[in-house]
Amino acid sequence: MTTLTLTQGDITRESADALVNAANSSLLGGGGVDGAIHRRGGPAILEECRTLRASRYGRGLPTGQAVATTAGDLDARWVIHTVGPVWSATEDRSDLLASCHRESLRVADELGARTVAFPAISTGVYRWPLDDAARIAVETVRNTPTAVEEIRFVLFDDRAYEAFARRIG
Ligand code: AR6
Repeated sequence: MTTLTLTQGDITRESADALVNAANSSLLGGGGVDGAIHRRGGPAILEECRTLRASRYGRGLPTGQAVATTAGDLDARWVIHTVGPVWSATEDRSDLLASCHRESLRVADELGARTVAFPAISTGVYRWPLDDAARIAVETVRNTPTAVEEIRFVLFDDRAYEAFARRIG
């Protein structure tokens, strides 16, 4: 039985088995959630990301996929990095956004994570409209079989919180 919960704030302040990072294909950091995770999590995360780039993901992590590293100094065991799609008005990339959620949960299951915190993937720098991102995120995690016991959406501001709250009901 999986419970969906919502909280407002900074994901790097959360305590969970795994925190999901809204990364980019380079896995080498960026702004938004990604910047915050690397800042607060410390250099161990970047070091493991570099190792992944030198091995399994020489060309970067493809959009819609997910991979785990240590969580460094964060209050978590793992960071699960996933790459959301950039919003496009002319091409439907919803499957890729859904895939980020499915793949993150698949990785969480492989690790044995029981609590997983997600940010609102793609809704910042990648400009995905919040209501639609909330719909895809909530529908996907609801429809993905997983042993994760708590899926927590961590929303940065009121607008994002309310968009997700409307979907969770
Ligand atoms: N905790 C929780 N949510 C946050 C935080 C935080 N500390 N900081 C921002 N948000 P974004 P994306 C919200 O831009 O759209 C990076 O440069 C933010 O308000 O972090 O998937 C990466 O390296 C928004 O609602 O991720 C990529 O290049 C949501 O998190 C690119 O941005 C996602 O915003 C990924 O863009």
